[in-house]
Amino acid sequence: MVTLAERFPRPSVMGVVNVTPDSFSDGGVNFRPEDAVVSARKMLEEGAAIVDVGGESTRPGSEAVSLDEELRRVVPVLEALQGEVPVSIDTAKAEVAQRAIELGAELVNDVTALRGDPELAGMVASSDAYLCLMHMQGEPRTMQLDPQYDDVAGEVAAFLEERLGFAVDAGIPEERICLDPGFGFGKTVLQNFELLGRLGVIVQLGRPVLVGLSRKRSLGRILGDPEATTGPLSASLAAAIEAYERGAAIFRVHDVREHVEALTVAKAVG
Ligand code: HH2
Repeated sequence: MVTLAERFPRPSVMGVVNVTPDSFSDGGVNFRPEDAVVSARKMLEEGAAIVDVGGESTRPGSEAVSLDEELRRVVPVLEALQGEVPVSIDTAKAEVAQRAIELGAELVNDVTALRGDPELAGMVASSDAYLCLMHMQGEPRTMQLDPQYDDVAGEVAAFLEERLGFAVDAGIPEERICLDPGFGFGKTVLQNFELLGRLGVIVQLGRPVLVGLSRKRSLGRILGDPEATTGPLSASLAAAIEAYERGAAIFRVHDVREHVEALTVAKAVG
């Protein structure tokens, strides 16, 4: 078995391809399958280790999409990329994950950490797929209304440790799993920055850590716009490097070339 750490050596870049009309970060640019496929190929050329294909937006306030709609969005993209571009599937639905794995997806990126669909754990266990478990407080529709923590890093770490145990008990080998603190998922600006500063607490759990900081609204807000819904590339790069310095391994980003270049420099220094 190739472990996740071997397959995605630190730092590895995961390109984001949202096959959605309403993602916060790339507002429908890849909603047409043809466009999503072109973007994914370009990300591979620019140095992405894998491309994360998703058919459901999880931005703050978003509504869930049906199984049929999610399949309709992602399947043509997965079919076109099969055997050419390494793919991760961003879904909480076992049937979407199953179809994606049949079409060659290597990793299941579940923002609910196996709490959304009771069938997903068994489905992943019966496959060879890697798995990302992400922390979220609440659910996308309401998660930004009033997130509360006594100790954000400690609570996120405890949650991820519990979900890792759940996944392993369900038969998914630990060596195939990475953990993600879930920046922006039920966290205020200050909570996100505290969590980034204390990312070492998550890294200490012993699994590779994936971070999704790219274009997140906290980056726009720390720059002074209290209404920002996205953050700029410059701030995304700074956040990625701060995460790398604290041990993050995989970087889920929209601007692949720039992150590959910045992380190559950070690695050379480190
Ligand atoms: N962030 C988003 C979606 N999926 N998965 C992981 N593991 N970590 C993240 O931080 C993460 C994620 C949200 O970003 P994006 O896909 O750009 O937007 P949307 O959810 O609006 O499609």
